[in-house]
Amino acid sequence: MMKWLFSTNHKIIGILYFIFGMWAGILGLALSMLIRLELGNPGSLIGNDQIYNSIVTAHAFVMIFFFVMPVMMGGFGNFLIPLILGAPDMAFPRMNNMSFWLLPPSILLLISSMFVGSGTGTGWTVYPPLSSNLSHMGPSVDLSIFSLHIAGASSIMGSINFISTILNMKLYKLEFLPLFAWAMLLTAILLLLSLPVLAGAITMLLFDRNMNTSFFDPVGGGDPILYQHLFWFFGHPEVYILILPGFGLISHMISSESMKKEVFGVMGMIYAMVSIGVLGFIVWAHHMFTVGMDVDTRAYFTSATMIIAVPTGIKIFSWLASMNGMKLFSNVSNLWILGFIFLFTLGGLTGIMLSNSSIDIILHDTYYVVAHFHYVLSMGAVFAIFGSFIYWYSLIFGFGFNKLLLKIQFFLMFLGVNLTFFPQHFLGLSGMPRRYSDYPDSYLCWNIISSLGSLLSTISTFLFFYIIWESVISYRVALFFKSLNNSLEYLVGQAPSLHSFFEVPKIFVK
Ligand code: HAS
Ligand code: CU
Repeated sequence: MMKWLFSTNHKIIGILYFIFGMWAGILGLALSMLIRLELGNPGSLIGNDQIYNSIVTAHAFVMIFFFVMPVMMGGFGNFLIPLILGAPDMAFPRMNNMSFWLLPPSILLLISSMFVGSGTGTGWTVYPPLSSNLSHMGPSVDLSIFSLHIAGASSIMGSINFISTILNMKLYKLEFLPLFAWAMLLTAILLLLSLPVLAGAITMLLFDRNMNTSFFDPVGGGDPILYQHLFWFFGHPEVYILILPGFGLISHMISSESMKKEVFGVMGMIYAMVSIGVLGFIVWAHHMFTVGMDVDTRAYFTSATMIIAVPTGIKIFSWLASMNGMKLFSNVSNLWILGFIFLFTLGGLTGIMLSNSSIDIILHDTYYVVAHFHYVLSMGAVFAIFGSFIYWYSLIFGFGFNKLLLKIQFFLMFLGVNLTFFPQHFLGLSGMPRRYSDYPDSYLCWNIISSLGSLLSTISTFLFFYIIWESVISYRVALFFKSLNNSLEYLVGQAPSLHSFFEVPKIFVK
């Protein structure tokens, strides 16, 4: 018991993050099913639009801050980064424990915001004036703000830990670091630079709501657009925070599944990730094309945003080149890799469409945007998580999966998410707005298909939990190839115990 509460061991903390992320994922999934139930038919199911909006808001917060980030950075990062670096643990093990244990109180605050008062029906962007006192009286928005403060503190401590660990405890030179470690380093830097801006924005909002300031209230000389700038200065880097670790995980799987020593064009991949990280900070206003910006500003943000397609394209084509000669269907992780590359690219291309300010004026706040970000997130970030969880499962837990069931589960999920989100492009193009609980009959057909698709992906998720359970009860103990070059502990040939090495082993790089 104390081992789990007070642990400073990166593996235990990593597993805690996995367990936490899994439960949060189930909560986010449940919320999404409520959304799809409401939208499966015209008319009202929930019967209260404020509640519907709170569900949409909580779905986004839970998925972003309590599922994707904890699993990718907290889970895979903690478990694998010290192993990959050849370090005995993270640089600040006790701060690592604190990073994790801030998350449960944070999610509790978020959940209570749904039950106290009338709920946070603002969307994850929490824009004033909708989120200010007049439209959202009561404690709900304040509780959501506190939840974000705590999750933010947790992430900032995590980032400091990753940056210190990677820069100070590596056994290799920086340019020899595997791409996964690079992805983690860059994500941590992005977090460290962007989260304080969000913290500032929501604290100013808190003051506007409770202390009579008027940062965002024109009546007192403030400006609500200021909030949007602050939010998206955080918000756009945040979407790359959600996908960069996924890039790292995918690169790692490809390099080992293609039985090559490294991904094609490693230096190019590193430069691509660095440029995505840097460019991510200068494109934020593509989320605000409709606020009445002047035409030059819109031209700038359109062009800057489009440039991100170049480094991202470099990554996509380098992955494809690395996969040359690989046995594509020999392995379930490969299916997730292929799914990731195909569907992430699709989502990226709709992003390029949206970056055209003139097109975005029509498509902003429609389901086209929802389709775009679910292709890059539900099929980008989530596919990277599923594929890597399957890939690393034996190393982390020492068991092996039933491969046939895994393949069935992949195809169910692939079908499910595409049925859910592909029709949303059509809904968006024909003008269906996001964050509304009802729609005219003309949108019925695609909404039914979308809701059925979401049911299918829910079923496949449950099948995945069954597969995990089955692997444990059938006690299918896993052994490894000695030839895998991904982690020092892989050389041991069996699932590593805690602190496998009493002192850092010597490794020689040419
Ligand atoms: Fe995005 C909105 C533009 C990537 C997530 N995005 C969102 C939201 C989320 C999100 C969550 O410019 C909604 C936020 C909210 O609640 O309001 N996004 C882009 C662009 C890229 C992009 C240009 N997004 C992501 C990633 C995400 C993510 C990654 C998370 C994982 N996004 C937008 C815009 C909006 C937006 C607008 C605002 C819309 C609105 O109105 O609200 C790029 O990083 C994508 C690059 C990737 C590719 C694919 C691979 C590249 C290849 C190279 C060749 C391609 C070329 C392009 C040369 C481009 C293969 C040619 C163009 C053709 C059309 C063929
Ligand atoms: Cu953006």
